[in-house]
Amino acid sequence: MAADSHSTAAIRARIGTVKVGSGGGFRAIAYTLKKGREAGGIWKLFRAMKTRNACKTCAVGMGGQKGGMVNELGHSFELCKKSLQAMVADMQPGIQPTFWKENSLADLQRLSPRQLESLGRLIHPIRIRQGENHFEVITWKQALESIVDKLSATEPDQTFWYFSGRSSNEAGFLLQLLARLYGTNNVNNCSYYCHQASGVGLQSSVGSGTATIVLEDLEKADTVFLIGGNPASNHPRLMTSLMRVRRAGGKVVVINPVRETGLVKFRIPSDPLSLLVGTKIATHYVQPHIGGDLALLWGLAKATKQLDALDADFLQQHTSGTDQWLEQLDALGWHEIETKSGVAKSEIEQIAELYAHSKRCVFSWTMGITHHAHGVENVQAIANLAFARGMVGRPGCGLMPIRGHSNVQGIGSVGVTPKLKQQIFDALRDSFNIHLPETPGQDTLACIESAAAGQMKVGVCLGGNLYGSNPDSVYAADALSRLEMNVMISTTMNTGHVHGLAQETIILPVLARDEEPEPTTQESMFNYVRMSDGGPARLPGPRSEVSVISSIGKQLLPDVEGVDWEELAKTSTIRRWIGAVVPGYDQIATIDQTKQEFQIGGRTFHDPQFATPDRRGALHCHRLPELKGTATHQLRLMTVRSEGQFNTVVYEEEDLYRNQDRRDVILMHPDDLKAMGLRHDQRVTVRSETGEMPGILARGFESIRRGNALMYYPESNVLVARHADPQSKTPAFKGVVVEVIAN
Ligand SMILES: Nc1nc2c(c(=O)[nH]1)N[C@H]1C(S)=C(S)[C@@H](COP(=O)(O)OP(=O)(O)OC[C@H]3O[C@@H](n4cnc5c(=O)[nH]c(N)nc54)[C@H](O)[C@@H]3O)O[C@H]1N2
Ligand SMILES: Nc1nc2c(c(=O)[nH]1)N[C@H]1C(S)=C(S)[C@@H](COP(=O)(O)OP(=O)(O)OC[C@H]3O[C@@H](n4cnc5c(=O)[nH]c(N)nc54)[C@H](O)[C@@H]3O)O[C@H]1N2
Ligand code: SF4
Ligand SMILES: [Mo]
Repeated sequence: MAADSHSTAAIRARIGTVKVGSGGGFRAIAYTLKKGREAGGIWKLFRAMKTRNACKTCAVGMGGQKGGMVNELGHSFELCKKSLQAMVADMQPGIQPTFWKENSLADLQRLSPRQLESLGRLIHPIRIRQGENHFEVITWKQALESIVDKLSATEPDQTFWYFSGRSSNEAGFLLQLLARLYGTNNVNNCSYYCHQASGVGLQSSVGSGTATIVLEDLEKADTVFLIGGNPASNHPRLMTSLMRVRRAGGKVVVINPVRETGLVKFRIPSDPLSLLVGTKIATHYVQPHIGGDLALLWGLAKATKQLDALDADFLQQHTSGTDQWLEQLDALGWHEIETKSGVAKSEIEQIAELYAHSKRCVFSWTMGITHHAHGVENVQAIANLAFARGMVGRPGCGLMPIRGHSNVQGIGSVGVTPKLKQQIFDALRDSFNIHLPETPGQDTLACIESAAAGQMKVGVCLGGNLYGSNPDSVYAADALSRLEMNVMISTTMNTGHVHGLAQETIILPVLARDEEPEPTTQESMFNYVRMSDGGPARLPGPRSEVSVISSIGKQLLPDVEGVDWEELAKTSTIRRWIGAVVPGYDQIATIDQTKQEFQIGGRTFHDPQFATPDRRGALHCHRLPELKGTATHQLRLMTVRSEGQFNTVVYEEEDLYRNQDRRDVILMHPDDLKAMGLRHDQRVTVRSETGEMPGILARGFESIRRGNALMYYPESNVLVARHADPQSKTPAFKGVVVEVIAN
């Protein structure tokens, strides 16, 4: 795309309005037509979208056996730009061998994430060694032999195994099994940079680490809290459910330092009325400071108590830690709550009043809650607030982390975590005679830090972009480049394939979910397991993830007791194992015959009998953290996504909903701009304790709370420190303190 097509004028000409006043709408439909052309015709794209495969993109989940664009309640034709982007990327032609000869590594390093993805599908294994200028195409045999030789010569604990949440349950289960049989528990997934705080927080509160509700509960709620997320961009189909809540007279309370356009008003493409006039989503919009949620949540609980609206019977019968929690509520002063949250007592009381009248309330949250050094405490405080009025453990009520990648929850369920659940560990031993190591495994950030210290030799990455998603990008590149070998199993190219390269890098091309020769399964954020039929391979060359993993297994560990790699190359065999060892997953064993998609047992709480040892919901006490970055020359920075990107892959420079035409910007309140003596669009250097970015445009942005700033991920990851939440190990991607210096 020519550079000037990114100008504000060009964008306005394209979208035809001066400022986008709502999310979704006709633009989403126009986008579908555009993507249709890129995919070789709208019908070709439509047919691909309608196959019986789970959506590849986000964890709301749709498709599967009901067919694409249909959800578990049977609502169909839910148009979603995100799902189209992923599909079109997979429908590209393959990258030909001559390409790698004609383009040097330096050429590839100059490409943007979007340009890298647009190179096409990976169809050959490729290799590059440090000091070489070009990737070379190698055969599968050469690639697998090199990997197996290297692993055989390496201490297992000097290897790590990173999984993105795009792969199937079957691939996830098999690769973690392989890593452990080989001898290490350094097995982790992108959740450590995402929702791990939700898993740990929920586990500590209700004894189960995922949503306590099903989709239907959300639509039955009379009040929905939406905290620290922007589903209008990132989980578009959830907006349909929020529309239904509103139409039934329900309330939506948004808690977000930024007034996000799509959360104020959204045009649901599948609903004619909404499409035409738009649906108002937020009934209440609270703008705390970045990192102020913990204080705000405690404030809401305190105000609820002061309104005499606690559910005393529920607290007495169904929660533990109640007395200490009540004491802390009383002891906490309003001054502390107001200064640490940035929200006035009167506003907190107003929201508490609304909550006090709710009969069915759902609390949902996303990265604005988890990407903090107190992410787990944030999640516990949400659970506390829900327990306060008995809003967990009944239909239409509960806790809902809005998860990211389409199968990130599934790979966690089937064992892609450093510590395998005891039940899975025991069942593998008892049912399959499998003996696994009990040495401690490292989380994602710990693996990077070990690599930086020279203690890691080999990385194996199933999907994802570990380089691009890391905090402190300079450090991450250095750490990864110290590896002797990094193996990346991918569908398309991304920045992680050309930056921070190990002594030897091998990239293996794999099939996408809808091209798999055998069915695979995925788990949504509502604990709903879908089966994807797979389909014909679009291009010769890529192999299925499961076949690649079982080939490595067969060569690396030919004689492991209880394991027949040929048998485990069949996804039906793997599902039989998963069904036998993973709690709540028994129905998966026969899903390819029954075609019966299912809700995982033991996770949805429609009765206040929780999965904790005493069956009670646990209330937690916290010390409220000081608000960071309060000096006059400082701002609190969040690093976030735009609507036109999917994680480290940026599809569009512009962010329509935030009315931005480019990404090299820092958005701050106009009053902050003025107080710092800056003009709109003045070039500045943004500096944090970790790094700095020169040449950034400082922009006035009315929608953000004063004292706070916004920049786009992944470009801004040079600024993000490696401070992580001690409990979940999730880095504080939203809690960065920065200074802005005029250039
Ligand atoms: N289009 C698109 N969709 C996606 C993705 C994508 O990259 N692009 N990624 C997928 C993945 S893996 C994930 S995890 C999800 C992420 O989905 P989100 O969590 O919605 O994404 P983020 O852009 O990280 O932004 C979080 C929101 O949190 C707010 N926020 C920031 N800091 C705070 C805070 O301290 N408190 C509160 N209350 N709010 C805060 C921001 O203003 C922003 O609206 O989306 C998934 N879907
Ligand atoms: N500063 C900052 N940093 C962040 C965040 C933030 O908000 N701010 N968000 C964090 C979050 S929430 C997350 S989840 C991480 C994202 O972390 P990752 O999951 O590691 O990154 P992605 O960009 O989603 O990875 C995309 C790549 O996956 C590969 N891929 C796609 N489909 C498939 C498939 O079917 N199979 C295989 N094998 N590969 C496939 C493609 O090569 C594609 O380029 O980033 C984190 N980093
Ligand atoms: S909301 Fe998520 S699961 Fe649903 S179609 Fe869009 S990307 Fe796919
Ligand atoms: Mo994520």
